[in-house]
Parts: sequence; structure tokens; C-alpha cells
Amino acid sequence: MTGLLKNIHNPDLQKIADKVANEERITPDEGLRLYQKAELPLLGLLAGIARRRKNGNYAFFNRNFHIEPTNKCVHNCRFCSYHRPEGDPLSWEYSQDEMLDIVKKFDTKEVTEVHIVGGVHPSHDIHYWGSLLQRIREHRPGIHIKAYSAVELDYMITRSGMSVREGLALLKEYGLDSIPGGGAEIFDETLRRKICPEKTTSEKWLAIHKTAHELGISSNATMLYGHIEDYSHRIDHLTRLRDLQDRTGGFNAFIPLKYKMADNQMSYAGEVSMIEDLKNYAVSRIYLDNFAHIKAYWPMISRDVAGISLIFGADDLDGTIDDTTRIYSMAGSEEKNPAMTTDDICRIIRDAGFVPVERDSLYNFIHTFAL
Ligand code: V47
Ligand code: SF4
Repeated sequence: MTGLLKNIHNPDLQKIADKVANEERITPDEGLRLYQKAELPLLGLLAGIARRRKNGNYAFFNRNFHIEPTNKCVHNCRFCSYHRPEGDPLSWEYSQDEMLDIVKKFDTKEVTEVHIVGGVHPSHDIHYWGSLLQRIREHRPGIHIKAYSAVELDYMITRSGMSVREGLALLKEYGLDSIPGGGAEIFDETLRRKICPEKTTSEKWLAIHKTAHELGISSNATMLYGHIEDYSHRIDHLTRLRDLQDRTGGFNAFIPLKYKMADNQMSYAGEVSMIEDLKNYAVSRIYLDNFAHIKAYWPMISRDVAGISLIFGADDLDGTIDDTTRIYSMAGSEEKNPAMTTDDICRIIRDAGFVPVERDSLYNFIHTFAL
């Protein structure tokens, strides 16, 4: 395959291609050059090499469902179509019993993971959120609980007067297995002040994930792209994640999240094209050489783009979800009731030329499906 990488017209790109072929890390300047100068076919080729090196011909998914406990949120991120302040007629929240009822609906289904993320509720404390984990754990001991973004964690832990380490250790005792990647948005401080000024700082987001990793709680990382950022902001974001991963090794997957414009305060920014989505998957795959997995979150980008993303560096399609999330449908995603059967996901993966693998939350193989 690397023979195809000779005679690239641009010497800078040739040097980067040689580095990728030789398994050498590319610099932030080189990452930026890829975003700015590389054509999509070259990016696909390079990301394909990096992807196959890490994950061979496999593409992963899991069987999961979401619980979104509330849309009440103390923050007011300008890109968010989901949140409402407490007291707003369109605000809502589930009681713990109602959330347990959601878990019970899956009693006869072979799901392996519950993903819990919602707004930052103004008044529940860490013990309320901890006891939810404990009740889920008691009801379904084997399920992996991936819960609470760093932003929700920051609020509940700070309110409790605990240190990040104490708060995370307590939640782990209650049943927390891993942390989802939300709340990272874009780390550049100037942009962050514009798009989510009240939110957990970038430094704190990274500190929470670092501490979690030190406590044996692995996590994911996201990047919200396609709004008012430029390529240098994306490279800055990826560099901060790559640096932390060098130190802890605790990230399972990186998930680029495409900004969706419906019904939020940043609609003026519009949405980027599918070509830009693929470019972003590819550069992320090439640049994040210490992340094992790049996830294409299909409820956000659609099934078709999720399939193509596998050829541009992604190796994971998240899960079956079973119509349990609204965050993206409210922001304008074409997936209004996101749910896929195992057969649906396997078909997408096979159509893209890869071997479907059902994984657990830590990417251990559960079942490899024949091609
Ligand atoms: O942090 C909110 C994003 C995130 C919009 O870890 C938006 O496996 C685009 O983090 N357009 C929460 N994005 C969701 C999240 C996530 C999703 C799937 C898997 C995992 C995982 C984590 O949703 C927020 C924010 O970045 N978001 N509004 C919007 N209009
Ligand atoms: Fe709240 Fe999350 Fe929406 Fe920000 S993105 S307003 S923290 S629900």
C-alpha cells in the first residue's frame, strides 16, 4: 500500500505521508498542513494505513442504551438545542424510579452498556447521582455504567465540597465504570468563552479525565467541530488530548461531534459538509496515534456517513441505542428515533468492507460476525 504514497506533488505532504508510513508521530504544524492542504483521497489513504495498523479489518459496535436524566441545565451553551433552565415550561426530569424503569425495559435484551448523560441539574447532589448508579448496579450487576460528562461531574463534585479525586473515588464505589467524552467542546479558551462561557474550563475537563484515569476509570474524549473554530483550534484540541493520553493511556476512544444547527443560538454558523466530516475523521485518526479507537457516532452524522467514515479512519460506530437519545434529534439530526438492530449495524460495516465485531465498553471482543 505504501507504494501508492510515492510522488506526492507537495514535498510537505510527501514528508508527512512518509512519516505515517513509517509509524512516526506527526507534529502540530504537520497536522495543520493535512487539514489545509491534503486532498480527501490522500487523507483516506493515510488514515486507512493508520486505522488498519491499529484495528486491522475490524469495525466495532456495542449493544447499549442511553438515559438522559434531565434537560434542566445550569449552563447555557450557545450550540445546545437540548437544555432548558429550571422552571421553564419545556424543562423536564425523570425521577430515579423512572430511570430504573428505563433500565428494566432492557431486562430481556442483551445490552452490555448504559450511557447516562444529560443537563447539569441545579439541585441534585453527588449522593443522588451515586445512588442512581448503585440502584442500576443492584438491578443489573453485569452492565457497564458509562455515566456523567466531566461537566456534570464538575458541578456535582464541587457542590459536595469534595476534591475531584474524592468525588470520583466515591462515584466509583457507587458503581461508575467509565466516563463519556462530552463537555470537551473545543479547548481553545477564547472560543470557549464565546460558545460555552459558563462551562467547566478546558483545564478542569482535562484534570477530571486525568484523575479518573489515575483511579482506574477510563473515559472517552470528544471534540465539537464545524462551528466557529478553524483548523488551528482543532489541532490545539487534538494536541491537548494526545498529550494527556501520553501521560495516562486512559482514553478508550475519540469521538468527533459535528455541530448541528437546529434551534440553538449558533445557527448562524451553519453546518459543514460531509467532505469536511470525512476529512476530520481522517486527520484525527492520523494525528491521535496513541488513541486505539475513533468513534463515528451515527445518530449525529447519519448511517450513510457513518459507513463511509470507516474508510476514513473511524473503526467504531457506537451502539444500537434503541431510540433512547434526543440530544441530536433536537439539534436537527436526520435520525429522529435513533435505533439500529445488530443486523443493521453489521450491514453498514460489511458494506464498507470491514468485519463487524460486537465489543464491550473497553473494546474487548464479544462476538466477531462473518463477512
Ligand atoms: O458535550 C450538544 C454535544 C455532547 C450539540 O462518550 C452537540 O461514548 C453537536 O458527549 N451539535 C454530549 N453536538 C454527547 C456526548 C457523547 C455522545 C456520544 C457518545 C459519547 C461517548 C459521548 O453533545 C456535548 C456537546 O459537545 N452537543 N449540542 C449540537 N447542537
Ligand atoms: Fe447544558 Fe450540556 Fe447543553 Fe451545555 S451542552 S447547555 S452543559 S446540556
